Amino acid sequence: MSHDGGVDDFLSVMLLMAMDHVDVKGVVITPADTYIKPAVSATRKILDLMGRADVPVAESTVRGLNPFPRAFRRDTFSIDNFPILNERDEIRAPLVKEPGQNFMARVLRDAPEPVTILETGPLTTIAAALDIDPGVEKKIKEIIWMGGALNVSGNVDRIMEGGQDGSMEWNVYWDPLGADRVWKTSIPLIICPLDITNNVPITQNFVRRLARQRRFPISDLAGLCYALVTHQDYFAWDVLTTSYLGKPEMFQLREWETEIITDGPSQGRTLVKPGGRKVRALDKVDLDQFYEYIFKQWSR
Ligand SMILES: [Ca+2]
Repeated sequence: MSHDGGVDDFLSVMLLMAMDHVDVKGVVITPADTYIKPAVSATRKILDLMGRADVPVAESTVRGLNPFPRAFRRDTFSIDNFPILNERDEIRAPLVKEPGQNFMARVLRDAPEPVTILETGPLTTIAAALDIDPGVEKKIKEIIWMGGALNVSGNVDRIMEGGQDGSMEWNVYWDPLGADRVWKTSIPLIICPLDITNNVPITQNFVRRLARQRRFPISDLAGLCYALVTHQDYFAWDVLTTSYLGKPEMFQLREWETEIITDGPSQGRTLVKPGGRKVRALDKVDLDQFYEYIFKQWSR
């Protein structure tokens, strides 16, 4: 797994680690929608809480082009300080010494068979791993990625990010060149764009139901995380993407031909264009099944 330290990313770690059938090789964190030190620390503490202190965590040192707003990023400090994550003095999940992009390249190189990458942040760390060792391209079975906006508006604010046309999604906008680097490979790509996540809101009902099962530590932690963000419109972006690994049968997929715009006022747009790079997008999800799945997985 590779994530970028936002609230939704920590929730995704919690969902992924609740999947018994997934053999997680490691977690790499890209310094994008976050502050990296508390993001690494919080990730390791969540692994400890979930009894997965065997999973190594690595800090990617890549850099993006268009920084995420501070207001999005600072929740990381709060999560790292949640009492439920700080009952112990020591953190047990190991911190990898080498940069995350090198770690990713090494894990892929050493893997006996191709590996699936779940990416809930920008594609920059994967792009860097491919530059470090282009041979690892054939060791990536597929990339499942939260990113892009195909036939809906983006989520980059036109006013806050002056000069942009609002067509792009943040994970692409942070580093359009990194996304384009991955687009130029032949790695199978399954994307979870805003087109589908716009239909999967985190509602007051959802948060209240989570509160009613807070006797489970993971539900309690998830409820705390959502409490930081539900004053705004919040959707299951990364969590929806992650749920595909657990229950793909909830989804319908659709193939699109696309290209990444890397420059100008649409930089970061995932443009639908005949003849472009083929990707498969999560297109529809059974909402009842999705919410039930989340409640069940976090009942621990
Ligand atoms: Ca993210």
